[in-house]
Amino acid sequence: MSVESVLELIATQTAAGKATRKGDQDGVDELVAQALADGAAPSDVLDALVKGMGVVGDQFAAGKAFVPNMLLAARAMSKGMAHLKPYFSSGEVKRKGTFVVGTVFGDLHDIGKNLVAMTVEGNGWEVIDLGVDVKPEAFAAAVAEHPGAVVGLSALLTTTMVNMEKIIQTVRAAHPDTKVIVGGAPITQGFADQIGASGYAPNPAGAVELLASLAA
Ligand code: B1M
Repeated sequence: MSVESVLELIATQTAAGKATRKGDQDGVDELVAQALADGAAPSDVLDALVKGMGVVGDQFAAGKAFVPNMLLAARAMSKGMAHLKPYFSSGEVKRKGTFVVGTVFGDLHDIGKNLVAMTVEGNGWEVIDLGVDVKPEAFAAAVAEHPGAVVGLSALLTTTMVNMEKIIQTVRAAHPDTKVIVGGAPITQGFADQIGASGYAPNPAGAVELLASLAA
């Protein structure tokens, strides 16, 4: 099989959420190993993984795929990404930037945040996931460790969405130019404007677009 065909299959199997071999059908794990062994450029392999995640991300945004599909695709992508890690750390593949993401303090919902983190990672960003119930100081410390990082805040409760403003203030008090994007079921563009966020995204695909526009 040509390298181009293997890359096509990587995209297809990522979108289908096939992480490892089932029967005689290779999953993303085997295909990425094969592509690299056959001499594919790591950046082309990343593009294929991103393409697959993009397909399922768009389907999700259009209501044609659901959370389990996204989670399976993300798992498949992670399998492929594991093979690329050495190239990222050697600098052979350039990251688009660093994205520090977390669910705001007081809030334990992380399914949507995880989908955003995985999709953004799948689009070539380094993702530092701080988890749930994250205090303002932890976001500020992460930006200190990763200068220039964009911060992403997720909240699912009307009682915790208000904590976003405090986090933005704390982060910008220490790192004034930090861009902060927000999302989560109760969040609106109006709320994002009101608290001084750099942008609002309604879903993972929107977060990727927003990050691209902020990084441009
Ligand atoms: Co909770 N919960 N919950 N809950 N829970 C909601 C949010 C709620 C709407 C249910 C309801 O009453 N109908 C309600 C909130 C009401 C409100 O505030 N107006 C609620 C409540 C009240 C609570 C508790 C207070 C219940 C209680 O204990 N009395 C409690 C709070 C705990 C806490 O956080 N301190 C609680 C607890 C829980 C569980 C732990 C049981 C569980 C969370 C498990 C987990 O996350 N690991 C849970 C769940 C599962 C839900 C519902 C059912 C589902 C949330 C979810 O995962 N959706 C939810 C009701 C519902 O939404 N139908 C509910 C799927 C996910 C893919 O969507 O997270 O919106 P979502 O993410 C989307 C977008 O919002 C966006 O992209 C994602 C994909 O499209 N997005 C971003 C998210 N973050 C983003 C960040 C971005 C950009 C986009 O940029 C940075």
